[in-house]
Amino acid sequence: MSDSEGLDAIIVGAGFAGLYQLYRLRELGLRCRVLETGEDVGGTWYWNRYPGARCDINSLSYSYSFSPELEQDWEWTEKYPTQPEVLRYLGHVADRFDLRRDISFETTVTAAHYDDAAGRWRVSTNAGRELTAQFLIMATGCLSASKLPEIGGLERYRGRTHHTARWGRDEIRFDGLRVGVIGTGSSGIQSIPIIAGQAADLTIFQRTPNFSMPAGNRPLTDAEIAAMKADYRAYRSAQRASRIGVPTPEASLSALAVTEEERNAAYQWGWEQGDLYSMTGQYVDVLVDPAANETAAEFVRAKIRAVVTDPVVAEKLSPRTFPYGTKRPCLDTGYYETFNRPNVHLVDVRETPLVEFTETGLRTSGAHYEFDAIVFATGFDAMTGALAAIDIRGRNGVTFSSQWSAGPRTYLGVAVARFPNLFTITGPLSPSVLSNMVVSIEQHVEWITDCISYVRKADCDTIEATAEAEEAWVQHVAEVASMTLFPRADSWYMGANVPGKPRTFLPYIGGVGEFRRICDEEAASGYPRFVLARAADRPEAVVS
Ligand code: NA7
Repeated sequence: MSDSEGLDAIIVGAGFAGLYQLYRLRELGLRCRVLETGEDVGGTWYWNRYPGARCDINSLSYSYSFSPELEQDWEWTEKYPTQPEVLRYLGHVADRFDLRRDISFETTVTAAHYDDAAGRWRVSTNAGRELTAQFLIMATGCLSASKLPEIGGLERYRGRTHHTARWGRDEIRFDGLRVGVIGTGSSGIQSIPIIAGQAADLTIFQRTPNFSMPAGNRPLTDAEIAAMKADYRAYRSAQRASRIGVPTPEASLSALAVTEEERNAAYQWGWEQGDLYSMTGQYVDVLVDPAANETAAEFVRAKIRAVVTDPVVAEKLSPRTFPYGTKRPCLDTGYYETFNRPNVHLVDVRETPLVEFTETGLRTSGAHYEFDAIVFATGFDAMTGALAAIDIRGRNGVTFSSQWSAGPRTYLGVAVARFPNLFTITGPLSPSVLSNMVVSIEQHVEWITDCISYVRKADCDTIEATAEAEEAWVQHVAEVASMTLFPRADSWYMGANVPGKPRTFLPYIGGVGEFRRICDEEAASGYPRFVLARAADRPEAVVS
C-alpha cells in the first residue's frame, strides 16, 4: 500500500513518549501517524502485565505535566501505581486528547530508509504497508525488546511459558502448578511473591542477586493528593531541575565521615521511605567511592539476613559482585520473606548453570527440574534493542549497526549523525532509565517539537547532528560515567546482559536538570551542533 496521507511525521510507538509526541506535533499543525505493534496504547504498560507489575516512582510524580487540567482531574489511588492503573491513565489520555484516530495499532515497523533524493523517510511495516514522512520519531522505549535465556531446547518444552514483558491480556494463574522463574531483576522480584502464593512448588533460578527494599506501598491519602494538586506547578519545576526527575534533598556528607551508628540510622531512615533514592541519597559518595558504597551494601545484606531464616539461602540472596545501586535496585512487597515458604526453592545458576530446556522442564549442570510452567523474567536488550530490531538506514544507506559496533553513538540521545530528521525519544546516551521516565520523555518531546518548529520556520527541510557533536557527546557520557561506580557492574546499563553487546554505559548520568540545560542551550543558540539544509542544497550542503 502506498502512502496516501502526505505525512509530515511518523512516530513509532504509542507509549508515554509516542502519545505526547503526537499531541505536540498535532498542535504544531503537522500531519502525523503513530505506528504501534500493540492492540492499544500503553507501550511498556501495555506489555508488562505480569502479576505484581507496578511502577517504582510515586504515581503523583510519574505522570504527565503538560496539562494542568489532566493533573487536576486524574485521581491516582496508590503510592506506587499498578500496571492496570497506569494503563488506564494512558487510555484516558488517548481518549481525552482524541489521539487514537492517528494511531495504527497491530502495526510493526520493519524498516525505515532515508531517501536522500526525496528528503523523506520511507517506512515499511509488517503488513506490507509503506509510508513516507519528512520526520521520523522513534518512541520505541528503552526497555521494550525482551530477551530469553541463551540456552537451547525451548521448542521441545511442552509446558506453559510466559515472559514478564509479553504477558497475555487474560489473567494467568499458577494454582497448584510446579513453576520455574528465571531472573531476579525488578520483574522477577515483583512477581515471585505472588506466583509463590499460587504455585504448588516454585523454583527460582538466580544468576545475580539484586538489592531490594520494601516498597511500603499504600493508598494515597486525600490530604497528600490535595497538597500535590495545590502545588503541582512548583513541584513540576523542581522535578525538571532535579537530578533524577524526582526532587530529592542533596547530600553533603561522606558516608565515611560519620560514625557507624549515625550512618545506620541514616540508612534506616532511607530504607523506611520505601523508594529508590533515599538510601543512596544519604551521602555524597555512595555511588562514587567503593568503601562508602560498601557501607550501604552491607546495610542491605544485614536486612536480608534478618528476614531469611536459612543462612545459606540468605547468603545466596546477598549481592556481592557489584556495588550497591549500580544495577537498578528494586522495590518489593514480601520478596525476601517468600524464601521462607516451604514451597519455594532458590537455585544459583552461577553454581549450576542452566544447560537446556527439556520436554518436561529445565536442566542445569546439577539437576533436572520438572515444571508445568516456566516464567521468563529475563529482561531486555535495553536502550538499543528496539532500534536494532528495525532496519533503519540513514544517508547513503548507512545503518546503526555499522556505526554502533563499539556502542551507540548519538548527540544528546536524541539525534544521530547521518540520519537526518530522525529523532530518538530518550534514546541511548540520554538520562532516560536513570530518571523518572515521564519527566525525561516530556523534556525530549518538547525539545524535538521546538526543533521541528525551528526547521520549518527557517524554511529548511532537514536537520542533522554533526559527527563532531556526536563524538563529543559520546566522550562526555563515558567520562561522566567513569567518575562513578556504575561501569563496575555487569548490568544492562552497561549492555552486559546481552552476549556480544559492546560494553558501554548506555544512559547519561549527568542528571536531568543538567541535561535539560545542555539541550536548552543548543536550541537557544540556534542548533550550532546540527546542520540545517534546504532540499535544493542537498546533499552537498550537509557535511558529515
Ligand atoms: P532485568 O532487571 O534485566 O532482570 C533480568 C533478570 O534475568 C536478571 O536477574 C538477569 O540476571 C536474569 N537473566 C537474564 N538472562 C539470563 C540468563 N540467560 N540466565 C539466567 N538469568 C538470566 O529485567 P526486569 O524485567 O526484571 O527489569 C527491567 C527494568 O524494568 C527494571 O530495572 C525497571 O527499570 C523496570 P543478571 O542480573 O543479568 O545476571
